[in-house]
Amino acid sequence: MTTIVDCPADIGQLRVRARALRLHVLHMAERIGQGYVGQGLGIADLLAVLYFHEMRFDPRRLDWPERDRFVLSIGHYSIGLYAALAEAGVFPLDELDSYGADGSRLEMSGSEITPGFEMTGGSLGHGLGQAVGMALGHRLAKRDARTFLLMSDGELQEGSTWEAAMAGAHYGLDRLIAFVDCNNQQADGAPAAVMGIEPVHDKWSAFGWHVQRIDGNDLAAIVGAIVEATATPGRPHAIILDTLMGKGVPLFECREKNHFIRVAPEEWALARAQAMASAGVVP
Ligand SMILES: Cc1ncc(C[n+]2csc(CCOP(=O)(O)OP(=O)(O)O)c2C)c(N)n1
Repeated sequence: MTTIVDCPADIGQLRVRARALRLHVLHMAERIGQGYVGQGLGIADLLAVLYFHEMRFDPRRLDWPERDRFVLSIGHYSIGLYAALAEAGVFPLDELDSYGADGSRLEMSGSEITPGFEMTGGSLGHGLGQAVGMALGHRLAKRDARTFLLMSDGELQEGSTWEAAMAGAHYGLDRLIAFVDCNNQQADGAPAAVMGIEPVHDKWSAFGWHVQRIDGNDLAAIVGAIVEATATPGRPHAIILDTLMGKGVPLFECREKNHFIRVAPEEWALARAQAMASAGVVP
């Protein structure tokens, strides 16, 4: 675990943002009665740090070549990124109402038709390869933009991930930071029961990456891990996030299979109240 001595971020402000993202996720899913709610809630802390503290990013200039990139490999986590992009002002909050609807720019599996999306996800296992290519491209173009990637523990079962990991280390892409969301779930249950992925830290390390493993729902730990990664030259960085699916909404945190949650109409009000009360934020 990373120890934070001087955290450069305003954690109170980030907590307010993370709570706003969680409420947006619930709002989107409530309109269709289901969705990848657990993922959106679980990753809200990371997205709050990236979009409201860390990334060099201008919502009015999405094609700015010097911008830091956020690459979402796991298309079905798009609900979380829609929340962050709307909160950041990339598109109006009202547009969240269209999540998952026919003709909407906010599809259940994220794609480049949405402003602010750097890649079309959906087919798992391709994000790391794309992020490696982007990071290499920045270097060749002499840009100091960073590339942040979010991938899942399930994607560690794909061979393409490890080919890309090898390439990232070979080229010494130290402006590439890959977050691995270890939420201990995939569609058919826990990775250990489907195809074991541990020891995750040692695997990345053996592939030549600088590796940290942190509580992925601890805002200060996320900030600190990015500081450490940015200060460590010569190798790409893997930050393994142990997250809780449904984080911030106890009703969903304890669901047994929460890869895709169906919610009864009467449960939404409780879910919202729990998210409002989460993390000790005073409304
Ligand atoms: C290449 C590929 N194989 C299978 C799927 C179907 N699929 C969609 S989500 C998912 C679960 C993957 O687990 P993980 O990525 O860990 O996601 P989480 O359960 O954390 O949402 C699967 C198998 C897919 N989208 N792409």
